Amino acid sequence: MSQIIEVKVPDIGDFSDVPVIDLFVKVGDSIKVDDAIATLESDKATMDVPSTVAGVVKEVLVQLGSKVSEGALLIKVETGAGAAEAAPAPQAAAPAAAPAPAVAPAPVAAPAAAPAAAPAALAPALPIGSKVHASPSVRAYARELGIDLSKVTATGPKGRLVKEDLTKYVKAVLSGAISGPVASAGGGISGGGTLDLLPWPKVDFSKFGEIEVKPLSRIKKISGQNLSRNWVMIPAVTYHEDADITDLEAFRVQLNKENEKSGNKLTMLAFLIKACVKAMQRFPEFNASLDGDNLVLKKYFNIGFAADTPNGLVVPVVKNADKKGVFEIAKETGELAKLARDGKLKPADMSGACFTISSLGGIGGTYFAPIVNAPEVAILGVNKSAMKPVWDGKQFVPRLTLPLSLTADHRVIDGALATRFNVYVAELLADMRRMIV
Ligand code: CAO
Repeated sequence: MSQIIEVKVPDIGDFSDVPVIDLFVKVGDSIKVDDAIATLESDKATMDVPSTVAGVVKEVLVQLGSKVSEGALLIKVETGAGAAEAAPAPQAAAPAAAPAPAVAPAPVAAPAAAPAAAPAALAPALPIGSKVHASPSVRAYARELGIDLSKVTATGPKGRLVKEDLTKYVKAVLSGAISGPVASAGGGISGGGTLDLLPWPKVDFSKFGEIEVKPLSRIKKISGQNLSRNWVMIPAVTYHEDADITDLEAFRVQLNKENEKSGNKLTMLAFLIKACVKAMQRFPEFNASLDGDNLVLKKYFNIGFAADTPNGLVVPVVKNADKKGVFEIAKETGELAKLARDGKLKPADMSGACFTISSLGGIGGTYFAPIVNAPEVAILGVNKSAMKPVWDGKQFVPRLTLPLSLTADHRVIDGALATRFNVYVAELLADMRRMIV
């Protein structure tokens, strides 16, 4: 004997009036136990509501956008004689009450170099905006693997995605046949490709303790966007080197003593700028920018330096540093750093850099990995110098050692070249007489 059974919204935790963002059934559909009926989306998570019975859908009582709470009637299902499968107490497929995990599941790594064209059988089947039909267990499996279901070709009945489709997709990504969720088609050296990442985890921190919400400064918002782009688009490698600046520091102190009355103080940053310019002259790939498949080599030497300000990081630029002496550079960096701290830098003060130096030497640290400031191809990070024992062939001698961290864009600069540059900068700092040879 047939029977009409109502399927309702199960226990979804503390949530009420949760919108229906996807509806998978219509009147006349045959459904099985566990087939997804609808997807609900709270501000914390999305969850599929599975059917608790098998049969034919007789009535659909919600529509896209309907807001539902626990116990709301979703569908009425006619079950065949004795076909009403007693189901256990209904459970939403994804726990609604739990906050999104702090650490998202690792996405399937994209192969280093994905072939341009994907085999037809594995090409994404769904146009943007199409609905994906998959059971809650398949959706849960996809979430675990970090797979975007819209990228997977469905082979199940009525265009449903089945577990094997996910397996096939993962194998294709791993073998390089298609690109995975991290890097989608259309990316490239400067092609402005889109990323296909999981959404940022949303956590109600106030659940765990007192909080204060503070908007990011304008500078932080802008620099954050630039840093994110540079971090994901540039295959960067950081190379470390130690420079012996014992003699240079003694020279700097002596010059500052001699020029005490002038009020113009020589800084280590000024010497670093001069050394980098000299190294860029020897290795012109460091004074370059990528433009599609071309490398633009610059004949001018403008050096940016990261300046820490109360509102965030800015990068003023010393123009034509090759034509200036260390005193002039020290004066200019001092003035630019002051303008930066006072929030008075003009756009022209921050444009046109060929290479950047990020000096944390006044603060400390040993080494770090700075992010290349696109469209430049390299950046030199500097930390605090320290006395270190250095073996001179016979004994350990105390030498003032400056830690250098050079990050370079590997598309332009190979490791050997980067190391040559770093070694040369260290040689120049160790013996400034090399600046004139
Ligand atoms: N090792 C040891 N001491 C160092 C040093 C180094 N590498 N570099 C600077 N110092 C010393 C200076 O000699 C100075 O000491 P005195 O006052 O005794 O002369 C003191 O540290 C302070 O120097 P400073 O850092 O204020 O000045 P600077 O000219 O070296 O640097 C500037 C100027 C603008 C680069 C710096 O103020 C600054 O903002 N640095 C932070 C940059 C930054 O945030 N980088 C990270 C970007 S990525 O997140």
